Amino acid sequence: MSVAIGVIGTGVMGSEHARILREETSGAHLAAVCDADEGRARTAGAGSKVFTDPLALINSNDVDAVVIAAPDAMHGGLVLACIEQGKPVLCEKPLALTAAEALQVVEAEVAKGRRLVQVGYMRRFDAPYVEMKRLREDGAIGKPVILHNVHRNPVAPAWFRGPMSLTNAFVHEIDLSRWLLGSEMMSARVDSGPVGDPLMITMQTDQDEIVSTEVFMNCGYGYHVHSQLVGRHGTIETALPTATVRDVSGQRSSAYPDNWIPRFRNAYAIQMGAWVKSVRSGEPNNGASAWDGYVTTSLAEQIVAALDTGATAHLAVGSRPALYGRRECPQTQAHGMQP
Ligand code: ISE
Repeated sequence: MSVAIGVIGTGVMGSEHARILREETSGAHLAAVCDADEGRARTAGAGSKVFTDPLALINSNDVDAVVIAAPDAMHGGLVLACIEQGKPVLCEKPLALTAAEALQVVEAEVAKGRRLVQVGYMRRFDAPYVEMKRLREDGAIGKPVILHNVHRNPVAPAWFRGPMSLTNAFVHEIDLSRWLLGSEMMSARVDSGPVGDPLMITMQTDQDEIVSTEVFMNCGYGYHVHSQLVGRHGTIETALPTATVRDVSGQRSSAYPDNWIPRFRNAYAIQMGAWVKSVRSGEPNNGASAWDGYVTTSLAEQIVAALDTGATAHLAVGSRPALYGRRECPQTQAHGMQP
């Protein structure tokens, strides 16, 4: 039986999720959409049921599982409502606006006793990053020592800088670094350009790796996400953001997209396919759990405090509940965290 999915929020990201469900996902169909702007919802829904109240969509008998792409401030409350209804949910990042609210989500899921939440950290499904992780695990470059990340947007509104760059954009690198390295982040410091853009964040991990990340929301030339992993015997890095390069008039070039959707289009579709498979089987996939979502938001919050003081933040997140399994890294216990 096909899973009936409801999408909450039909802005740029929600419309793309709705399109993926309509055109590229097997085993599921777009059953309903919800947006405060009914016309926008109708367009994204392309004939599916339209709601303007998100709780009505979550409670509807026509909906088996929910995708949340509403504004960040609504994420935590809507995920809690899905858990209460026992409905699986794929929530766009961040899981919640504050660490306290994200922890409430973890606690609600633990109380329910089953994994219902996945957080949309889609880079875990992006072919270059999947290959980097596989090569790292195969020992292709030896022990990792440094991960360099670059995260640039061409232009962003004036309010999208400083703290917001950390809680909305840099959260990707927090999740990516934990997932790619299998490490936990132990400390962080932030250097800031004028008015909070660009930012340079340096983290140290519990496996003695250094993670450097540039977040630049107004780089001017295009959307550019890049990582290079440096090991004791070599490096692996993501290649150019397009599948082709052009040689014209004595110049070699490749194009940068305006935003993240063209760059991560395949990753979003693969993520949706994996999530639907999990909804059908009840088995989690490699996506980010509620615990990963909580850790990411909590670390971002602690790093925002470090941005204000300029000091090094010593990061702590508490113990991982048994519902989320053991972590792969053997050093966990050495740092007092539950595996
Ligand atoms: C944006 O908010 C996102 O969600 C994207 O995933 C991220 O890459 C981008 O930098 C953010 O501005």
